[in-house]
Amino acid sequence: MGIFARFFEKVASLRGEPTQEEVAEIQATLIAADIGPTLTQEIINLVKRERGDLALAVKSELMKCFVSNSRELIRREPLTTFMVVGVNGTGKTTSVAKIAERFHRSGERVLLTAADTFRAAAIEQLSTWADRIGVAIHSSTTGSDPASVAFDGAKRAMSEGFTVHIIDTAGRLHTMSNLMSELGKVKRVAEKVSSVDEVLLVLDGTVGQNAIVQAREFMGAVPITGLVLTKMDGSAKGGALLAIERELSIPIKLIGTGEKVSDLEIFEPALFLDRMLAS
Ligand SMILES: Nc1nc2c(ncn2[C@@H]2O[C@H](COP(=O)(O)OP(=O)(O)OP(=O)(O)O)[C@@H](O)[C@H]2O)c(=O)[nH]1
Ligand SMILES: [Mg+2]
Repeated sequence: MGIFARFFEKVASLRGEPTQEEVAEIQATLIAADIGPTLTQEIINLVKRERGDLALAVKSELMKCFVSNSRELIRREPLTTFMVVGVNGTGKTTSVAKIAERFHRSGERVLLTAADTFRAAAIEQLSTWADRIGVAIHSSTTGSDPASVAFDGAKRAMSEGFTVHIIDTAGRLHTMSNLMSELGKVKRVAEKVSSVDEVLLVLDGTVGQNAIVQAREFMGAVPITGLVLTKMDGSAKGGALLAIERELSIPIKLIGTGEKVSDLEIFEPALFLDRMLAS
C-alpha cells in the first residue's frame, strides 16, 4: 500500500478529534512520504480542522506547492541555450542526452557542448550520447577551461545555424565555493555570444530533502530557471518533489524515470498528485 493510502486509511478510522497519539501516528506516515516537516504540519492541521472531504482538501493543499503551470522548456529564436548544472552523479549528462533527443525528434538542430572538462571520461560519455542520438557535439580536451569551451560552443552554435545549444557542466559539490563561482563564469562567458535562456538544475530525486540544501547553494551561484528531478523510477520518495518546489519556488520541469534516452517526462503536477494520492 502506498504511503498516502495508509495516511487516508488512518484518517478514515478516526472518531472525532484525533488524540495526541493518533496525531503522532499520522505525522510518522507523512514524514515517511518525505514531504518535509512544514507540509506535514500543514496536513496535520488540515486533519484537525477539516470537516468535509479530507482527500479533496489534502489534494488542494498539496497543489498549492506548485509555483507555476508552465513546465515547457523555453524556446527562443533563432537559438535557445540551456546550461545543465548539479552535484556529482545526479544525472546531468544523461538528462542532457534526453533533452537533446527530444528536441532532435521535433526537428531542431541540436549542438551539445562538453563543458565538463574535469572528469576524465566525461567528454567521451557525452560524445557517445551525441552519436547515438545523431546530434552534433563541441568539445575540447580534459583539463581545459570550461568557460572557454562553452564560449567556443556558443560561437559554433551561432555560426553554424544550430537552434538548440545544450551545455553540460561538471558535477560539483555545492559546498565548494570556488567550483560554484565557476558556474557563474561559464554562464557569463557563454553569454558574450548568446544569452543562456535556461539554467536547469539536476537533482537526484532519491536524496529527498537533501536536494533542497544543494539547490539553495546552486541558486546562489547561477539563476536557476527550472529543475530536473532524476531517478524517479522506483523511488518511493515522490513526496520530496512537493517540498522541493514549494521551498525553492522554482518549477520542476522534467522528471527522469530511467537510464534510457526516452525516460524523460514533462512534469505534470495534477497528474502526479492523482497518482501519488491513489497509490
Ligand atoms: N534510474 C535512473 N538512473 C539515472 C537517471 N538519470 C541518470 N541515471 C544514472 O545515473 C548515473 C549518473 O548519470 P550521469 O548522467 O553520468 O550523471 P552526471 O550528473 O552527469 O554525473 P557527473 O558528470 O559525474 O557529475 C548513470 O548511471 C545514469 O544512467 C534516471 O532518471 N533514472
Ligand atoms: Mg556528467
